[in-house]
Amino acid sequence: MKAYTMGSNSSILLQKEEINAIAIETGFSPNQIKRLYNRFTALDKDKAGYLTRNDLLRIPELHVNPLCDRIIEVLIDDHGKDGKLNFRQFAQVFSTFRREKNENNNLNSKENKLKFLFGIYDRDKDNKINKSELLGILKMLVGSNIPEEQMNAIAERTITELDENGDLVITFEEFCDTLKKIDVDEKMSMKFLT
Ligand SMILES: [Ca+2]
Repeated sequence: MKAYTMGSNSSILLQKEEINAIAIETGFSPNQIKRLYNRFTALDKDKAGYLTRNDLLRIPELHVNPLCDRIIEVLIDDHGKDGKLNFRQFAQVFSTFRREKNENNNLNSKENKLKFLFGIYDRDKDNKINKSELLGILKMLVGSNIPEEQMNAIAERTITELDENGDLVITFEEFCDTLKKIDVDEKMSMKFLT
């Protein structure tokens, strides 16, 4: 059994069998998985074998994103377990952002990309974005530069515009309709492996 040790003092080995299994489910090539594993172990400073919120904060692409905290919450809570994200979960969630079609499953389908995006808003997971969830995101995006009242008006107007059935929340379907015209594959593909 051949094992790849990725850092000179890495205590976690990635077995060839595991690489193959991850390659099949994620569509990443074995070489891409090894590179992803390098990034994983570099983030996993204390060699715990999993990433915590603090580890994920070290990803520069995330660090500069105003929704960083929320994205990490989605990564850890929705894709990891007990506040931890192991390598397999890490590879799965990042494969969502691959552009090439996955032959084996729909991990990186457009719908799954949109689900990830929707999950950033819908934190109570009722499959609807309500006004307070939208307001939470707006505040992260614009900080405290805009008065509460104005922010409130923006949230209300956005919901009215996107809501098609008059229930004053944005369903996943309405969310997808809005983003239909956007090339999600282009916008949400991360150059994480370069
Ligand atoms: Ca919700």
